[in-house]
Amino acid sequence: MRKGTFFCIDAHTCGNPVRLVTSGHPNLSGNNMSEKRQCFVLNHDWIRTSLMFEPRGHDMMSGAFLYPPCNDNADASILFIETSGCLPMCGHGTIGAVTAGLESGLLRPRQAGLLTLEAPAGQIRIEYEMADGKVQWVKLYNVASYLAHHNVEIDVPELGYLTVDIAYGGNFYIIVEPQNSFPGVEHWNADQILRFSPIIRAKVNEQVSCVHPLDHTVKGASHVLWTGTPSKSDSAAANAVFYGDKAIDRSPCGTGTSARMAQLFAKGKLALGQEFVHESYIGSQFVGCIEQITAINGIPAILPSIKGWAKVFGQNCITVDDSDPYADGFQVI
Ligand code: PYC
Repeated sequence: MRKGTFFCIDAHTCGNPVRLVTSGHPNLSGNNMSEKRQCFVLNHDWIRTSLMFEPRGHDMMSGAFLYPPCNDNADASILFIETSGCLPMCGHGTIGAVTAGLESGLLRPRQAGLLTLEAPAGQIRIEYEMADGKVQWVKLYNVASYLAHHNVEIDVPELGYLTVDIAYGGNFYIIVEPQNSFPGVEHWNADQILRFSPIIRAKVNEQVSCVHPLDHTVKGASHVLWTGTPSKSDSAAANAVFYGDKAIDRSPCGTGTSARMAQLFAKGKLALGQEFVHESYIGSQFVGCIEQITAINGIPAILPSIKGWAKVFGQNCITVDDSDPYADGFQVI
């Protein structure tokens, strides 16, 4: 049965939506957020589709539930819901959910300015600044990120051969840099990104396997990150991230920026401690940094941080009822 009332705080992180659902949480079984994510996907995914898809959401919609922590050393747990599924990690979602959670009083850190959140992909340490009841910025210390495959060649109808890298930053990203068949994201319109991304994603997943070495439930290249020259003089690079079936991230994408920094580090193009200002398709910026160098099962990796801001713009009480033929939501693809 699909039935529920969900209070939500609606916000955006650097332009991309974040819907923090503050009531109607399903009970999730599992010892950690990865197991709880599996439980949600198996038993409660209609909540995601009904709150993210049309008519209650839209192609870009992204949200989160906050849960009590699974470990004593954390303040809360976070479950991401999005049009593309239940992500292991979401950077813009974390910044938006933390901002909405702190401003509404739902998140009560043990120490002002610091939080530890448990995400399905791992523990995330957060720093933030608050003034006059408003969160000014949020900085998250993301999970270990690494280059998974490099120089993968795919043949794309109408484009020709493309050489791409695949990196992990909480999700697996197919990174497309300017080359003969792709002039750079600043030269492409949204229609081109939406048209070619699903083709490239399918081709890459046919050719290579992406499975997280420590959590085999995190698998598959899900996002396509198109790179290019930024429009602002203080940005190091521009990107547009494609996700789900029809979405282009309006924010610079936190997990995408982490994956991009891991790729650049592996190729000797970004150094430990170096700031990396990443620009989104609409020109908004995150500040990334490689905080530490590490390894995952012997694979060289980085520990990245991402700093950005979010704005809360409203509250929403959404009811879902079986009597609505579109209770599960729908997509127009
Ligand atoms: O910020 O990590 C992110 C993200 C993932 C998908 C959309 N945004």
